[in-house]
Amino acid sequence: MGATGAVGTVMLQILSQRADVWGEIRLVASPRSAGRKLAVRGEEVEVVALTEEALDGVDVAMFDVPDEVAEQWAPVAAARGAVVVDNSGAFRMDPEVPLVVPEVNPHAVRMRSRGIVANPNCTTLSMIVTLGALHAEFGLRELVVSSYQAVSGAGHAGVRTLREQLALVAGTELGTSPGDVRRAVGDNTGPFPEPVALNVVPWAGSLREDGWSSEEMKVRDETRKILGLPALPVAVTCVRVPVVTAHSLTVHARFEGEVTVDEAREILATAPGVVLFDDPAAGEFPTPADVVGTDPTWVGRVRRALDDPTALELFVCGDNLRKGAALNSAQIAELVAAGS
Ligand code: 11C
Repeated sequence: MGATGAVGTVMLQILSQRADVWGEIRLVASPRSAGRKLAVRGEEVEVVALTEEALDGVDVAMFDVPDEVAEQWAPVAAARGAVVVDNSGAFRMDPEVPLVVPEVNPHAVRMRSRGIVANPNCTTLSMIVTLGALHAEFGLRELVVSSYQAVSGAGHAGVRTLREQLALVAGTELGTSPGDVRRAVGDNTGPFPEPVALNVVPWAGSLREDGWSSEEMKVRDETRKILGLPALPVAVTCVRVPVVTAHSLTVHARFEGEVTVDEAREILATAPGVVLFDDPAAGEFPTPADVVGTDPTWVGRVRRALDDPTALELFVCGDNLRKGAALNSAQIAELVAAGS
Protein backbone atom coordinates (compact mmCIF):
# COMPACT_ATOMS: atom_id res chain seq x y z
CA MET A 1 0.00 0.00 0.00
CA GLY A 2 1.47 3.32 -1.07
CA ALA A 3 3.65 1.71 -3.73
CA THR A 4 4.27 4.97 -5.60
CA GLY A 5 5.36 7.11 -2.62
CA ALA A 6 8.93 7.89 -1.53
CA VAL A 7 9.01 4.94 0.90
CA GLY A 8 7.02 2.69 -1.45
CA THR A 9 9.56 3.28 -4.23
CA VAL A 10 12.42 2.16 -1.97
CA MET A 11 10.30 -0.77 -0.75
CA LEU A 12 10.12 -2.10 -4.32
CA GLN A 13 13.92 -1.98 -4.55
CA ILE A 14 14.29 -3.72 -1.19
CA LEU A 15 11.81 -6.46 -2.08
CA SER A 16 13.81 -6.99 -5.28
CA GLN A 17 17.13 -7.21 -3.43
CA ARG A 18 16.33 -9.35 -0.38
CA ALA A 19 15.72 -13.10 -0.23
CA ASP A 20 12.42 -13.67 -2.05
CA VAL A 21 10.07 -15.28 0.45
CA TRP A 22 6.99 -13.91 -1.25
CA GLY A 23 4.48 -15.41 -3.64
CA GLU A 24 2.40 -12.76 -5.37
CA ILE A 25 3.36 -9.16 -4.66
CA ARG A 26 0.40 -6.87 -5.19
CA LEU A 27 1.01 -3.14 -5.60
CA VAL A 28 -1.73 -0.90 -4.25
CA ALA A 29 -2.00 2.89 -4.27
CA SER A 30 -4.54 5.69 -4.50
CA PRO A 31 -6.90 5.63 -7.50
CA ARG A 32 -4.88 8.35 -9.25
CA SER A 33 -1.86 5.99 -9.49
CA ALA A 34 -3.88 2.92 -10.54
CA GLY A 35 -2.80 1.52 -13.89
CA ARG A 36 0.84 2.59 -13.57
CA LYS A 37 3.37 -0.19 -14.00
CA LEU A 38 6.26 -0.50 -11.54
CA ALA A 39 9.19 -2.91 -11.47
CA VAL A 40 9.52 -5.36 -8.60
CA ARG A 41 11.60 -8.56 -8.62
CA GLY A 42 12.49 -7.76 -12.25
CA GLU A 43 8.87 -7.80 -13.41
CA GLU A 44 6.49 -5.01 -14.36
CA VAL A 45 3.48 -5.08 -12.04
CA GLU A 46 0.38 -2.95 -12.52
CA VAL A 47 -0.66 -0.78 -9.59
CA VAL A 48 -4.25 -1.34 -8.45
CA ALA A 49 -6.45 1.11 -6.59
CA LEU A 50 -7.12 0.63 -2.90
CA THR A 51 -10.42 -1.19 -2.43
CA GLU A 52 -11.56 -3.93 -0.05
CA GLU A 53 -11.22 -6.45 -2.89
CA ALA A 54 -7.58 -5.42 -3.44
CA LEU A 55 -6.91 -6.78 0.07
CA ASP A 56 -8.48 -10.18 -0.53
CA GLY A 57 -6.13 -13.13 -0.08
CA VAL A 58 -3.31 -11.00 1.29
CA ASP A 59 -1.17 -12.57 4.06
CA VAL A 60 1.01 -9.55 4.86
CA ALA A 61 0.00 -5.99 3.99
CA MET A 62 2.78 -3.41 4.16
CA PHE A 63 1.31 0.08 4.52
CA ASP A 64 3.30 3.20 3.55
CA VAL A 65 0.44 5.70 3.57
CA PRO A 66 -0.59 8.81 5.55
CA ASP A 67 -1.90 8.32 9.10
CA GLU A 68 -5.55 8.89 8.18
CA VAL A 69 -5.43 6.30 5.36
CA ALA A 70 -3.77 3.76 7.64
CA GLU A 71 -6.28 4.48 10.40
CA GLN A 72 -9.14 3.69 8.04
CA TRP A 73 -7.67 0.81 6.05
CA ALA A 74 -5.34 -1.15 8.38
CA PRO A 75 -8.28 -2.54 10.41
CA VAL A 76 -10.03 -3.43 7.13
CA ALA A 77 -6.97 -5.39 5.93
CA ALA A 78 -6.60 -7.06 9.35
CA ALA A 79 -10.29 -8.02 9.38
CA ARG A 80 -9.78 -9.69 5.99
CA GLY A 81 -7.00 -11.84 7.43
CA ALA A 82 -3.81 -9.92 6.65
CA VAL A 83 -1.11 -9.07 9.18
CA VAL A 84 -0.61 -5.35 8.64
CA VAL A 85 2.88 -3.86 8.94
CA ASP A 86 2.11 -0.17 9.21
CA ASN A 87 4.66 2.59 8.69
CA SER A 88 2.34 5.44 9.69
CA GLY A 89 2.05 7.06 13.10
CA ALA A 90 -1.56 5.90 13.53
CA PHE A 91 -1.02 2.85 15.75
CA ARG A 92 2.51 3.13 17.15
CA MET A 93 1.44 4.01 20.68
CA ASP A 94 -1.58 1.67 20.76
CA PRO A 95 -0.88 -0.77 23.64
CA GLU A 96 -2.32 -3.62 21.55
CA VAL A 97 0.02 -2.88 18.64
CA PRO A 98 3.70 -3.84 18.93
CA LEU A 99 6.31 -1.34 17.72
CA VAL A 100 9.06 -3.49 16.32
CA VAL A 101 12.73 -3.17 15.41
CA PRO A 102 13.92 -6.69 14.55
CA GLU A 103 17.45 -6.16 15.92
CA VAL A 104 16.08 -4.81 19.24
CA ASN A 105 12.69 -6.33 20.17
CA PRO A 106 11.81 -9.07 17.63
CA HIS A 107 9.79 -10.99 20.26
CA ALA A 108 7.22 -8.16 20.34
CA VAL A 109 6.01 -8.98 16.84
CA ARG A 110 3.89 -11.82 18.25
CA MET A 111 1.85 -9.50 20.54
CA ARG A 112 -0.40 -8.31 17.70
CA SER A 113 -3.91 -8.84 19.01
CA ARG A 114 -5.26 -6.30 16.49
CA GLY A 115 -3.43 -7.94 13.58
CA ILE A 116 -1.29 -4.81 13.19
CA VAL A 117 2.45 -4.37 13.77
CA ALA A 118 3.77 -0.79 13.74
CA ASN A 119 7.01 0.41 12.18
CA PRO A 120 8.71 3.28 14.04
CA ASN A 121 9.32 6.79 12.75
CA CYS A 122 12.44 7.18 10.59
CA THR A 123 14.17 9.44 13.11
CA THR A 124 13.71 6.92 15.91
CA LEU A 125 14.85 4.13 13.60
CA SER A 126 17.98 6.00 12.58
CA MET A 127 19.37 5.70 16.13
CA ILE A 128 17.51 2.88 17.90
CA VAL A 129 19.56 -0.10 16.70
CA THR A 130 22.70 1.52 18.10
CA LEU A 131 20.99 2.48 21.35
CA GLY A 132 19.39 -0.95 21.71
CA ALA A 133 22.80 -2.63 21.53
CA LEU A 134 24.28 -0.28 24.14
CA HIS A 135 21.20 -0.55 26.37
CA ALA A 136 21.40 -4.37 26.36
CA GLU A 137 24.90 -4.18 27.88
CA PHE A 138 24.93 -0.98 29.91
CA GLY A 139 21.28 -0.23 30.85
CA LEU A 140 20.12 3.12 29.45
CA ARG A 141 19.07 5.72 32.03
CA GLU A 142 18.74 9.00 30.08
CA LEU A 143 18.87 10.24 26.53
CA VAL A 144 19.47 13.66 24.94
CA VAL A 145 19.38 13.79 21.13
CA SER A 146 19.35 16.31 18.31
CA SER A 147 18.40 15.25 14.79
CA TYR A 148 19.68 16.44 11.43
CA GLN A 149 16.84 15.22 9.19
CA ALA A 150 16.91 14.81 5.45
CA VAL A 151 14.18 16.35 3.29
CA SER A 152 13.02 12.97 1.94
CA GLY A 153 11.49 12.41 5.38
CA ALA A 154 8.80 14.72 4.00
CA GLY A 155 8.36 12.51 0.91
CA HIS A 156 8.68 13.39 -2.77
CA ALA A 157 7.44 16.93 -1.99
CA GLY A 158 10.34 17.48 0.41
CA VAL A 159 12.93 16.40 -2.14
CA ARG A 160 11.31 18.48 -4.89
CA THR A 161 11.32 21.54 -2.63
CA LEU A 162 15.02 21.25 -1.80
CA ARG A 163 15.98 20.71 -5.45
CA GLU A 164 13.93 23.73 -6.59
CA GLN A 165 15.38 25.93 -3.86
CA LEU A 166 18.94 24.79 -4.58
CA ALA A 167 18.46 25.73 -8.25
CA LEU A 168 17.39 29.22 -7.16
CA VAL A 169 20.38 29.82 -4.86
CA ALA A 170 23.15 27.92 -6.69
CA GLY A 171 26.11 30.00 -7.81
CA THR A 172 24.89 33.13 -6.00
CA GLU A 173 26.35 35.11 -3.11
CA LEU A 174 23.21 34.37 -1.08
CA GLY A 175 23.42 33.47 2.57
CA THR A 176 25.37 36.59 3.51
CA SER A 177 22.65 38.99 4.67
CA PRO A 178 19.40 38.57 6.63
CA GLY A 179 16.49 37.35 4.51
CA ASP A 180 18.40 37.05 1.21
CA VAL A 181 17.82 33.27 0.94
CA ARG A 182 14.15 33.69 1.88
CA ARG A 183 13.62 36.34 -0.82
CA ALA A 184 15.34 34.18 -3.44
CA VAL A 185 13.28 31.05 -2.78
CA GLY A 186 9.99 32.93 -2.38
CA ASP A 187 6.97 32.10 -0.28
CA ASN A 188 6.55 28.51 -1.40
CA THR A 189 8.61 26.57 1.12
CA GLY A 190 6.81 23.28 0.36
CA PRO A 191 6.33 21.02 3.38
CA PHE A 192 8.82 23.04 5.47
CA PRO A 193 8.07 26.20 7.48
CA GLU A 194 11.25 27.98 6.29
CA PRO A 195 13.69 27.75 3.35
CA VAL A 196 15.74 24.58 3.64
CA ALA A 197 18.42 25.35 1.01
CA LEU A 198 21.51 27.03 2.60
CA ASN A 199 19.71 26.76 5.91
CA VAL A 200 18.84 24.57 8.90
CA VAL A 201 15.27 24.54 10.21
CA PRO A 202 14.69 23.58 13.86
CA TRP A 203 11.31 22.02 13.16
CA ALA A 204 9.77 18.75 11.92
CA GLY A 205 6.14 17.68 12.19
CA SER A 206 3.31 19.64 13.77
CA LEU A 207 2.92 21.68 16.95
CA ARG A 208 2.23 19.84 20.19
CA GLU A 209 1.88 21.13 23.76
CA ASP A 210 4.37 23.58 25.24
CA GLY A 211 6.29 24.16 22.01
CA TRP A 212 7.30 20.55 21.36
CA SER A 213 6.92 19.16 17.84
CA SER A 214 5.09 15.93 16.98
CA GLU A 215 8.37 14.55 15.64
CA GLU A 216 10.10 15.18 18.97
CA MET A 217 7.28 13.49 20.86
CA LYS A 218 7.45 10.50 18.51
CA VAL A 219 11.17 10.01 19.11
CA ARG A 220 10.62 10.15 22.88
CA ASP A 221 7.51 7.95 23.04
CA GLU A 222 8.70 5.39 20.51
CA THR A 223 12.15 5.00 22.08
CA ARG A 224 10.52 4.33 25.46
CA LYS A 225 8.14 1.75 23.98
CA ILE A 226 10.73 -0.13 21.88
CA LEU A 227 13.26 -0.34 24.72
CA GLY A 228 10.56 -1.15 27.31
CA LEU A 229 11.59 1.85 29.42
CA PRO A 230 8.31 3.77 29.92
CA ALA A 231 9.84 6.38 32.25
CA LEU A 232 13.12 6.96 30.40
CA PRO A 233 13.99 10.69 30.48
CA VAL A 234 14.34 11.73 26.82
CA ALA A 235 15.05 15.25 25.51
CA VAL A 236 14.83 15.70 21.73
CA THR A 237 15.30 18.60 19.32
CA CYS A 238 14.46 17.83 15.68
CA VAL A 239 16.13 19.84 12.93
CA ARG A 240 15.74 19.69 9.12
CA VAL A 241 18.91 20.09 7.05
CA PRO A 242 19.56 20.40 3.30
CA VAL A 243 20.32 16.71 2.79
CA VAL A 244 18.25 14.62 0.36
CA THR A 245 18.33 11.27 2.20
CA ALA A 246 19.84 9.90 5.45
CA HIS A 247 18.96 11.21 8.88
CA SER A 248 21.72 11.90 11.42
CA LEU A 249 21.55 12.40 15.17
CA THR A 250 23.86 13.46 17.94
CA VAL A 251 23.25 11.29 20.99
CA HIS A 252 24.10 11.82 24.67
CA ALA A 253 23.25 8.56 26.43
CA ARG A 254 23.63 8.04 30.19
CA PHE A 255 23.82 4.50 31.57
CA GLU A 256 23.47 2.69 34.92
CA GLY A 257 27.18 2.69 35.74
CA GLU A 258 30.52 3.80 34.42
CA VAL A 259 31.24 3.02 30.77
CA THR A 260 34.39 3.04 28.72
CA VAL A 261 34.84 3.92 25.07
CA ASP A 262 36.65 0.60 24.48
CA GLU A 263 33.66 -1.38 25.78
CA ALA A 264 31.25 0.73 23.75
CA ARG A 265 33.32 0.29 20.60
CA GLU A 266 33.41 -3.48 21.10
CA ILE A 267 29.61 -3.61 21.45
CA LEU A 268 29.04 -1.38 18.43
CA ALA A 269 31.58 -3.22 16.27
CA THR A 270 29.71 -6.50 16.73
CA ALA A 271 26.07 -5.34 16.94
CA PRO A 272 23.92 -6.64 14.05
CA GLY A 273 22.79 -3.81 11.78
CA VAL A 274 25.44 -1.37 13.05
CA VAL A 275 28.68 -0.23 11.41
CA LEU A 276 31.26 1.44 13.64
CA PHE A 277 33.08 4.00 11.49
CA ASP A 278 35.10 6.05 13.90
CA ASP A 279 38.62 7.20 13.27
CA PRO A 280 38.64 11.00 13.46
CA ALA A 281 42.45 11.08 13.13
CA ALA A 282 41.98 9.60 9.67
CA GLY A 283 38.98 11.84 8.96
CA GLU A 284 36.61 8.87 9.29
CA PHE A 285 33.11 9.37 10.60
CA PRO A 286 29.72 8.74 8.99
CA THR A 287 28.04 11.42 6.88
CA PRO A 288 24.71 11.27 5.03
CA ALA A 289 26.46 11.61 1.67
CA ASP A 290 28.21 8.27 2.24
CA VAL A 291 25.50 6.49 4.21
CA VAL A 292 22.61 7.08 1.74
CA GLY A 293 21.56 3.90 -0.04
CA THR A 294 23.03 1.59 2.61
CA ASP A 295 21.18 -0.59 5.12
CA PRO A 296 22.99 -0.35 8.49
CA THR A 297 23.05 2.39 11.08
CA TRP A 298 26.48 3.98 11.01
CA VAL A 299 28.02 5.29 14.22
CA GLY A 300 31.08 7.41 14.84
CA ARG A 301 32.50 10.10 17.13
CA VAL A 302 32.21 7.71 20.10
CA ARG A 303 33.39 9.56 23.19
CA ARG A 304 32.87 9.32 26.94
CA ALA A 305 31.18 12.43 28.30
CA LEU A 306 33.80 14.76 29.73
CA ASP A 307 31.80 15.46 32.88
CA ASP A 308 30.06 12.12 33.45
CA PRO A 309 31.79 8.73 33.35
CA THR A 310 28.40 7.00 32.95
CA ALA A 311 27.57 8.76 29.66
CA LEU A 312 28.58 8.45 26.00
CA GLU A 313 28.43 10.91 23.11
CA LEU A 314 27.78 9.49 19.62
CA PHE A 315 27.00 10.58 16.08
CA VAL A 316 24.68 8.18 14.22
CA CYS A 317 23.55 8.23 10.64
CA GLY A 318 21.09 6.02 8.72
CA ASP A 319 19.16 6.00 5.46
CA ASN A 320 15.72 7.23 6.51
CA LEU A 321 13.98 5.54 3.57
CA ARG A 322 15.73 2.17 4.00
CA LYS A 323 16.30 1.20 7.68
CA GLY A 324 14.26 4.29 8.62
CA ALA A 325 11.19 2.99 6.82
CA ALA A 326 11.04 0.38 4.04
CA LEU A 327 13.80 -1.96 5.22
CA ASN A 328 12.53 -2.19 8.80
CA SER A 329 9.00 -2.86 7.48
CA ALA A 330 10.36 -5.57 5.18
CA GLN A 331 12.31 -7.13 8.07
CA ILE A 332 9.13 -7.19 10.19
CA ALA A 333 7.18 -8.72 7.30
CA GLU A 334 9.87 -11.38 6.93
CA LEU A 335 9.54 -12.23 10.65
CA VAL A 336 5.79 -12.67 10.13
CA ALA A 337 6.30 -14.73 6.98
CA ALA A 338 8.76 -16.97 8.87
CA GLY A 339 6.07 -17.75 11.44
CA SER A 340 6.63 -15.20 14.20
C1 11C B 1 10.42 13.31 8.76
N1 11C B 1 10.47 11.46 10.34
O1 11C B 1 11.63 13.17 8.59
C2 11C B 1 9.61 12.25 9.48
C3 11C B 1 8.86 11.45 8.47
O2 11C B 1 5.91 9.42 11.61
O3 11C B 1 6.67 8.18 10.04
C4 11C B 1 8.17 10.21 9.01
C5 11C B 1 6.97 10.52 9.84
C6 11C B 1 6.48 9.28 10.53
O4 11C B 1 9.79 14.29 8.35
